[in-house]
Amino acid sequence: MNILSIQSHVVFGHAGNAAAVFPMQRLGVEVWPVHTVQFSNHTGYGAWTGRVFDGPAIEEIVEGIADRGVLGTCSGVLSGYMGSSDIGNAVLGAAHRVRIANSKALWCCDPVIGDVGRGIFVRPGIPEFLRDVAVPQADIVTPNHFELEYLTGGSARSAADLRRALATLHVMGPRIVLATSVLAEDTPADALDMIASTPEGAWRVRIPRLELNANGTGDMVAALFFVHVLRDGDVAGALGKAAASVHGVLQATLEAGTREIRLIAAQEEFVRPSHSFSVEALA
Ligand code: PXL
Repeated sequence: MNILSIQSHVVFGHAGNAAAVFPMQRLGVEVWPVHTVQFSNHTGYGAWTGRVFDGPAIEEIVEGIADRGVLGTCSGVLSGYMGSSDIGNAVLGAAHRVRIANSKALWCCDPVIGDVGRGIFVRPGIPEFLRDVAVPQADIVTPNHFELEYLTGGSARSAADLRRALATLHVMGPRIVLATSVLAEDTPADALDMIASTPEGAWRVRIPRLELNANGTGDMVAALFFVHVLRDGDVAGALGKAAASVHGVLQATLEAGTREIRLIAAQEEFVRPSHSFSVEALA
């Protein structure tokens, strides 16, 4: 399986492609990473060096891959944080080209906009671009709780509001939604929910909340979920597998006391997770 992963790259540590590529490779996927930025480290440190690429820099790479005649063998496009709408348009173009070459290919778009407590942290124009242009064209989206509410324009805390938000998102376009870090009204204080949804049904996994807010976690989760969906076609199963792996890596990170997720040291968690969680149908 080949996946085109268009994301930012950090040299030290793990965020963007540096959090997403290795888990996919460990699961046996041939990843084609396209970097939208190259930074020394993730922005959680408050300081970094490096530069942001532009739309044409991404388009010329996709063009070069197309020239090799391999786009039709690409099963999916994974995209994350978008530094500018120029890059967003290049990502859209790449997804479009891959889907023309392989009508079965899926685009998984992580609509990175912001987070509960932090608010919007992307550049002006990006939230609207994601809501109005990108998300409607994606097959799979992986919003966190804040992004789910932003994209659907309302609260998603009560069971009814959560179901309504997921339904709204499906009407906007994506057939599959993975909502991460959901804190619903009935989520216990020491837990958080991951919810996978299709127009036919939704499932929930409740995982222990760890005292840890590690950059790159969302990028890793989206990558794991995407691979499992592509491979098994089983959305509920993919939710359970992704949740087990991310919990294992975060638990290892907490035990090591490191600032960076233990992506390499805890790599067994991708193939043989040490925990498993029950996947329940969402009432
Ligand atoms: O995890 C999202 C992300 C992506 N890319 C870069 C980042 C971060 C989060 O810190 O710094 C460069």
